[in-house]
Order: sequence, then C-alpha cells, then structure tokens
Amino acid sequence: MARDGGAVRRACGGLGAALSAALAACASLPRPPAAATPALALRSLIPLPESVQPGEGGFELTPDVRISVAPASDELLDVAGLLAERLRAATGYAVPVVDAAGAAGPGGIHLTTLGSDPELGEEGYGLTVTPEGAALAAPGAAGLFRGIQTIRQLLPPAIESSSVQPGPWRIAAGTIRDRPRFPWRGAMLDVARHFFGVADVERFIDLLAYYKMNRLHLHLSDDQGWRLVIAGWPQLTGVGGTTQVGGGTGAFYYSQADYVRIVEYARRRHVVVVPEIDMPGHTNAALASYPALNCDGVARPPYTGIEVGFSSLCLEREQTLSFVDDVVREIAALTPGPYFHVGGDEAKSTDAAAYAAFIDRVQSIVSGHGKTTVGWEEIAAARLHPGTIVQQWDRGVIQQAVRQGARVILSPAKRAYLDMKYDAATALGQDWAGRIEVRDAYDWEPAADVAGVSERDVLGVEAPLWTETLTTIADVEYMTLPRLAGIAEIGWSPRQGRGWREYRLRLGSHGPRWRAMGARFHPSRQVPWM
Ligand code: TNX
Repeated sequence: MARDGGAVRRACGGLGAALSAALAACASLPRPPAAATPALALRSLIPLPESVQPGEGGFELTPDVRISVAPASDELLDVAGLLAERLRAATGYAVPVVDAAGAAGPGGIHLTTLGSDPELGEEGYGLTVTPEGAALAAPGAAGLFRGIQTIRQLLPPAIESSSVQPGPWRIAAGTIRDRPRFPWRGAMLDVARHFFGVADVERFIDLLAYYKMNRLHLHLSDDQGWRLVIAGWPQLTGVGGTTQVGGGTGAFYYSQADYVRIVEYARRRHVVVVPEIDMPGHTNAALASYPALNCDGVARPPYTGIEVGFSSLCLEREQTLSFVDDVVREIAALTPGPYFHVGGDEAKSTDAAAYAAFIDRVQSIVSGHGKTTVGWEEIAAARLHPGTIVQQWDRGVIQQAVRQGARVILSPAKRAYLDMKYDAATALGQDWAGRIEVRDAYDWEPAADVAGVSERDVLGVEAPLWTETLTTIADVEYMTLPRLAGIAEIGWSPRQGRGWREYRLRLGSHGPRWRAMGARFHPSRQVPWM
C-alpha cells in the first residue's frame, strides 16, 4: 500500500455512490507515476463500468504469462489472440493462447463463456483480478472483447506501445461487473469529402473498439466522391471516385476486396459496419458518373467544394430505382451487419412529394435485400416502415420519427459532431453548429437532450466525423480524441454515477495511452492531463 500513498489514497479506491467526491479529493493528492499505481488505473476506466470493487494489490504479468480460453472455439480464440497480440508487442513476452482444458494451475488470464451470468447480455462481462490471475467471463465473445479493453486500461499506458517497453505490468486487483446502457454506440467516418484508405479506417476502428463502441457508420458517397466499386456501375468510382474536396486526382475509392477487409477487421472487434449511400441529395459524384441519372440526361461536372443541397438523383426516371436497387444489392451482399444507411439528408433540390415517395420505395429495396434501413432524420417526413431507424442531428424533425414509432440514434450536432472546432483557436473543422469543447461533448444526457425523445425511443448515440477540412488520419485523430471517449461513455455507462468533475480526471489519464498508441489528440485545457 505504501506506493499507493496510504489511507487517503486507499479511500480513493472506493467507487460507487461517493464516486465524484472521492475522485475530486484524489485529484488534489500528488500524482504518483501511472505505471506504479494499478489502483489508479481502476479509477480511470472509460467508459465507467456498471460496478467496480477494488481489491488488494494486483496481478503482475511475468514472461511465462499465458491466456487460456474455455471453450476453445474459434470465436474465443480470436478474442484471446487479439489480447495476446497487444500484450506481446509491448511486453515482449511470448503470451501463448491455450485451451483451458490443458492449462495447468493459476497464473494467467482466463477467458470463458462457461457459467457466466446471462443477465450480462450480448456485450456484458465480469472481470475478477487477484494477485494470482485475471478471470474474464461473459455470455458471448462480444462481451469478452469488451472485457479485454478493460484489461488493457487496467495495465500501464505503455501496454499500448508497438515496441517492447520495460514494465512492470501489473493489472489492478478488483471485481468489475459491466454491461452497456444502449445497444447502439458508434461513430461515423466521412470517407467521401476526403478519402481515407483501409489502414486509416482500421486505426479509427481501433479507437472505437478501445472505448467499447460497436458501430462504424461509413459515409461512402457524397457530392465530392463515390468511394466503393459497384460492379454493375463501374463509372461510379471510375469517374466519381477520382476527386475529393479541394481537387486532385487519384483512385480515391475502395475495391470490394478493400471494403471486405474493413468489414472483417471491424467484425473481429465486434464492431458492425453500417454502410451509407446518401440519396437522393448529396449525389453529385453519381450524377457526374452517369448522365442517365440526371433528368436532363447530362452528366454534371465533378464537384470539389463544400456546399450542400444542390444535387438530386432524377426521381422521375425508372432507371434511378434500378440503379439504387443494384447498389443496395451489391453492398448488402458484402456487408455482414444488418443495416443499410440511405442518407436522405439535405435533399434541398428534390421535390418534397417525390422525396417522400422515394424514401418509401428505398425502404422496400433495403428490406428486399435483407437489411434494416437507417436514415438521417429528414426521412421522417416520409412513411417509415416498421423497424426503420432514424438518426437525429439538427433539423428538429425527429419527433415525426418518434410519432411513427421509430427508434432513434442521437447525433446532436451541438454535442456529438466531431468535425466542429473545439474553440476559436482550432485550425481544423467547421463551426456552424458551434464550438464543442471536451466538456460540451460529454456533459449531456441522451434521454433529456431532445424535446419529445425519451429513454425508450433512444437506440443509442453516434458521433459523426465529416471530413471537409480533414485530410490525414492525424487530423481525424485530433478531432476524434478526446471527444469520442465522452460519447462512448454516454452510450455505455449508467446514467447515475457519471459526471464531468470526475470524468475529466479519468480522461486526463488517457493522454499517456494515446501517446503510447501514437494517436494525436486535442490537449484541452479543461482536462488535467497526466
Ligand atoms: C451537415 S449532418 C451534413 C453534412 C456536412 C456536415 C458538416 C448531415 C446529415 N449533413 O453533409 O458534411 O453538416 O458539418
């Protein structure tokens, strides 16, 4: 206990009802080096778990540490393998993954679905760490994957390093029981305004997964670009995939094999990819690729500016619907997840009645290809089919969706838009919805933020990142961190017990983790960074 700083610090280990007060008191104590204080790690988890009981001491990884799984199914071996990869890179230890049936004695990390509490649900888990070892139990592989993120956060920040670091590698002792508040916790990446390659998208998925998010919404088409090869309509990428905001020419698109790699990378991390083809507006790239999609039969010139609302598919032509059917069919076939996002936002150049009829038809096309429709809140002006999910952002029409019985994803622009500037000094981003500092992104409650939308209407939360002003993955990371962590916690953690005053202390301890990952972040002055 000596290196924890004695009784005062011990009291600070108690999480629960007195969490905020305890953490505020802890903040005034001198900070010991993070690597030497596993108890501190227990108080730094993001998202905040449902319950945490601190124990005595911790479990120290040694060069012979192994990960055992029971049963040794492909799914569980895969989760164990991902944890092993991370531990090997930073510790330099061999970290074998073994079938628990053949694993003798304690002294390792054990992952199991056997005998775990079904109440934990698909993504919940229980973790018990003693000086002898760490035991993670969950009803399913997704829960185990969420649980290994907790194990990572209980280890020193250097565990995120891609090269061997000195250690020691202690996991704080304690018992955690954890499961998510909302089933939909996501982020959106706009790969249309600027294109981001497979490796960049994988880095973005890693951040989502680290904060227990489970949806990656990919905005695959817009006025400035069409980013996924459609076999039946090759010019979409052949023409529409060669430019982006600011101009330039290149092959700014994914082959279908690239897309499958992204989807598979996400799937292994229990993140569902939600592909979006924005229609009937935000379609200049398609209109530039095929003259027949325009009512006048004339292809539009490519667009590299950042205005919105000027383009529309020609809804009078039957060929437009066969185009949409082909696109949805091909993408649906490549996508293991159950969702297809049809956009539907800012169709300012589309006749209102034609828009409503189109959205009605599109929902049938999507369900015809076995998927559930998701759309931006403007689609609530149309008849919503049962099961259609509506994504709120800024237009104040979400109540129409709720009235039709739709479940809602909350992405309030003033809180959750990752492309808004943090403050007046932020060089990147836009500010039409305001400036969003770290506190603004965290300090809101989904069941109380939007008039007419209550807890039972809310499927979850999603943070969109539009990329008009962002050209590199470092730009993406800077706008994403730290705000993504806050949105993730809003989606995962119980409403009771989370608050800005203690959250900012936990968040401060994640700075060294991002540095170890090599991720750029906004060093907000609102946060006491370690
Ligand atoms: C609004 S949010 C848009 C996007 C822009 C974004 C910029 C939404 C559904 N549409 O087309 O990229 O603002 O912040």
